[in-house]
Amino acid sequence: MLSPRTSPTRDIVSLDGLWRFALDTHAGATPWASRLASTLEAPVPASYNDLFVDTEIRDHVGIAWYQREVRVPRGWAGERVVLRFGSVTHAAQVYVDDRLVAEHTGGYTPFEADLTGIVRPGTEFRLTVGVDNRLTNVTIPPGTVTTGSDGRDRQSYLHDFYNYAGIARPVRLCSTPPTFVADVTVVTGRDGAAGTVDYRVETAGEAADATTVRVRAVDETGRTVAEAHGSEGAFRIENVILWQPGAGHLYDLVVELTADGGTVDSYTQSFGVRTVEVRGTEFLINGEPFYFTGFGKHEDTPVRGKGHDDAYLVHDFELLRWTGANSFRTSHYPYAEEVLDFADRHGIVVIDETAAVGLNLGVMGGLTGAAPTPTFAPENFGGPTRDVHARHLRRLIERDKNHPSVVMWCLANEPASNEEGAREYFEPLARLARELDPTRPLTYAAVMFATPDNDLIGDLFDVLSINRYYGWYVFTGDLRAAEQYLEQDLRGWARRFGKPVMMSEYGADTQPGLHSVWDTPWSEEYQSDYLAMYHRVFDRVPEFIGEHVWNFADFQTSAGIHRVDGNKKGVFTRDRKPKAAAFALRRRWRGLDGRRPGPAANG
Ligand code: GCB
Repeated sequence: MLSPRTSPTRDIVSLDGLWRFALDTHAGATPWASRLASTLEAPVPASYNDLFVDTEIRDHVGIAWYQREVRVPRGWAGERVVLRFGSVTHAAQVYVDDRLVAEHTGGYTPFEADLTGIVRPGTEFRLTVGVDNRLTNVTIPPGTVTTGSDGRDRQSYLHDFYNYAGIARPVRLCSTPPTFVADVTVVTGRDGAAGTVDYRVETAGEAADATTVRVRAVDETGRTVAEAHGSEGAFRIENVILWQPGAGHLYDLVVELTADGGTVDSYTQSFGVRTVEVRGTEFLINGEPFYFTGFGKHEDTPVRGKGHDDAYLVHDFELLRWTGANSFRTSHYPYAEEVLDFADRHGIVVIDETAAVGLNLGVMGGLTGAAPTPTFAPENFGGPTRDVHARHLRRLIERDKNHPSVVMWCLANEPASNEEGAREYFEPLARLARELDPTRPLTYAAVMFATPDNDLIGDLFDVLSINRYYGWYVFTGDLRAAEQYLEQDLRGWARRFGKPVMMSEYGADTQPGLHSVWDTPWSEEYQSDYLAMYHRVFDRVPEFIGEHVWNFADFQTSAGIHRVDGNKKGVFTRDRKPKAAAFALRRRWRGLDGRRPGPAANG
């Protein structure tokens, strides 16, 4: 799906701002039919949970309603009018006045409603959006709603972040011509000093068959460096400037649809020329071995929850640069398109993850001592869950395929890859991902219970991403034992699969300001020592290609005795103050201690 962009033929009106807001319990039977009877207003984009001092809202399970009036610009007569949501978490129903115009499930990907012929330029309509936060066995991520003896619904879920809900990303009213560019795909390669570009343009609308497609590649100075004709084709950019980690050089592909000598539609898709490849136990970007340094992140900030925020976007990337991080994983869901655009422009490498987190009933058993429930059994996560997972994967790849920053797809976080049924579940998904995008490697983040001996799916993927908490959940406070087990474990994965191995999570909860001369969990010193221990091991494993600390910043979770106002494994606090570990990472990742991270064999 194309990102919304203005062009000589396209306009955008932002619908961000304050909308009327009410929980369904206070909104009447048909909230879309008239003005919401509520004095509450909620900002868009933002999660609604933390805005009001009201536990009924914070803990709400079900639908919440958002509403506002929208005026269609006068000048849009004869244009196609499209309403576009960056995301609504987790499901949306959208009404224009009394009419249902869209329904969408999946809280982290965009969707559109074509309002052409439904709304009239120059007039106003009432836009009402129902936002449903309920998770089930056939949503991604999954969850369960139970009704207590007090009649109250409660939601539980298997992921370790708060189930924020709302209209979390920008909402826009967009115009396009009735015949329009519907999709653009760009795949790049290299031939000596030249860049090679394959492109494909899909068109739609009344007169699409009568149009011709022309594309131009334009460099950062506005100079046309290559041209081609036809809806599918290839061209070269001589003396190309590559997109590289740390130097996000971009070109624009200006796509024009013409008919009878006139421009019907134009759309500009930015792209970067770079290659990605796994060869042996190396991860190559532009043919050069790449060593990942960085974090698993979250979209999570005080008050706004999972709402997109440009100020935090800029500041987080500043902190990535400051620590010397060259990459991050979009744990545990697709991030806002604005984040990936920024990563493209600033040369930050991204591992792009689906929202498939929590496909693991063994973890709960492990933590509570309950008898394990088989994860991939039909009554839990069977064929219907996999179909939904496949749809999410498709949406992710369709949305993010043109981002040069995205170098790998991560199909799931901590699935029960050691359990019966895992292979049957994941084999078709890996196949689908390769069909949709043959150019990017695939990975999944392996849970602690999946070992080199019992994992059933590692061979389906290109990179082994390992989540481990030796020294935290096991061998708590015993870094010596942790070091031994960690090394054995990583070497085991490398030996069994002969593929590159990276650490996709390692971290320790840390209370800023707590200090200790002992190996005391929760102290700032322990977090630093824990990370240093992992780094010693990483540097001894030749197949090792990268380190993503868990987590960039503290983040909110559901309440529980394992959490103190959220997960505190951040290297930065939730308001982005550095803990001591941030300085230690900075020394390692910026090479300030005289050497670059990574195994000696990687140079
Ligand atoms: C994990 C999960 C992550 C949690 C983390 C933790 O393995 O992938 O979502 O937040 O552990 O801190 O427990």
